[in-house]
Amino acid sequence: MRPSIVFSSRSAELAEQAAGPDNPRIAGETAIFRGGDVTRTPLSTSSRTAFHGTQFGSCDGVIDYVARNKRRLLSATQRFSRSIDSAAAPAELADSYRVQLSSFARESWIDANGTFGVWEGSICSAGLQTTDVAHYGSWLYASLFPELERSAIHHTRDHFDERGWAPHTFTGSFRGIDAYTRKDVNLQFVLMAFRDYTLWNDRKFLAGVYPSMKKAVEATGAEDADGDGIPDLAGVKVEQTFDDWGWKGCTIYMASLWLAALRMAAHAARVLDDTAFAPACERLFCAARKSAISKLWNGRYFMLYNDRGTKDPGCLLDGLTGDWYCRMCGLGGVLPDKMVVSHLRSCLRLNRIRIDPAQESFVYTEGESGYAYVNGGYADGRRLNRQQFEGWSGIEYAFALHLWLMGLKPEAMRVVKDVYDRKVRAGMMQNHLEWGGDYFRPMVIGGLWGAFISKDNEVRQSRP
Ligand SMILES: [Ca+2]
Repeated sequence: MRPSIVFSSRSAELAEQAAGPDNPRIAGETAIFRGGDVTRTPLSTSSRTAFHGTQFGSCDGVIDYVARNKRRLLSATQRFSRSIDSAAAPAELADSYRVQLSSFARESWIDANGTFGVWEGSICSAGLQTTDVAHYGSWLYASLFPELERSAIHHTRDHFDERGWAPHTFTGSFRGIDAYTRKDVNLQFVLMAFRDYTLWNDRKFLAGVYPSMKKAVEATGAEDADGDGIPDLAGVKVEQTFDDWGWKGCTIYMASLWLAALRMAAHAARVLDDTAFAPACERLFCAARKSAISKLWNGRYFMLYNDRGTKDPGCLLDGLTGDWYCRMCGLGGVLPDKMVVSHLRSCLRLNRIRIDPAQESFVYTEGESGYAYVNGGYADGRRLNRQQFEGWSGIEYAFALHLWLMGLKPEAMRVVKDVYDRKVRAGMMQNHLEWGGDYFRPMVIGGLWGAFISKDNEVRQSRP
């Protein structure tokens, strides 16, 4: 197994400098472990370290292993770090990516059976591998550590309920589940599973997750209350990832997820010779796309929702989340390129705001100032809901990724710099808050990093 924790080359240098004849173990350890973890506590007593307890008797055993393998571990860590340096990325992007790798190390859990998950947010009531947040954060490690993502996505698959619904989060352990009521999680499962198939080019993996992908699509399709081909929301909170902000009827977030899930399900069905399901998904895709455009497009961007004619004109920063997912998987966008670019440009105009320090908010830290790209932009500046005028760095990075994919590269890098500057001013660059610290969602920057270093810099075109 590759070293699962990587810090910057500076950490490794400090470790080397700290090593000496009286303290030979320090070299290498600093690059792998936080100091507070180094005790003689038997590893098997902690769920967080139970996996290591199957390999070592105590932390001393781990330290001895690191000391014996110091040169190899350090060399691999430095090689990985140099690969970030050699990408010639803007400093803000490279640093922001490194920061999320560190958060990933701090929030990663693996049990004695090797079940892997990321804690949603520290010092918080959130749980492990929250599906709607993993939708974003899993982009950091799905290609770096496929064995970890494989464990996580299989664990979610293995805990669907009898209706064909994916769990929301694993509460405090890998056994507890809080709810099966979120409307977006099924679709996010489909997108992640298909993304993994694409990254790994693994037909056997696809065959193993396909029955759950199909159930997820069928169960969510039954939520279409008005027959327009798009699953509806009821206008209550805790239905989707913006869970304090109720949306009603036909919503752009669900529509874009749904279009992506249908396209991916159709593609998977063709790969696996499910000859009836593929054309059914393709027909539904065409109907849903037509409805999304006729109900939500206002000539400049896709509105937040349209509930039987009652419209919310909000411009949602990651409203087109299914579009960038499909483009990242090589399937093209789910909506016309011109509309997608126009939506993103509208976000640049309506959602980029200077933070108001007087505005109480979860996600801004004391001392944070500068520009945020808030979740919901309104031309008249109205404020309807707390989550509307918060800038979640995970959503901001997803927006940057979408800008990058559509060829708006300077704009994408400006988003990264705006977030970076804001966090640095507050001294909180190393710990992004949302619902808890070291939050899972900003790890989506791994997708932006992947797109940045990709040789395929062409805009991933929409299909007709
Ligand atoms: Ca509908």
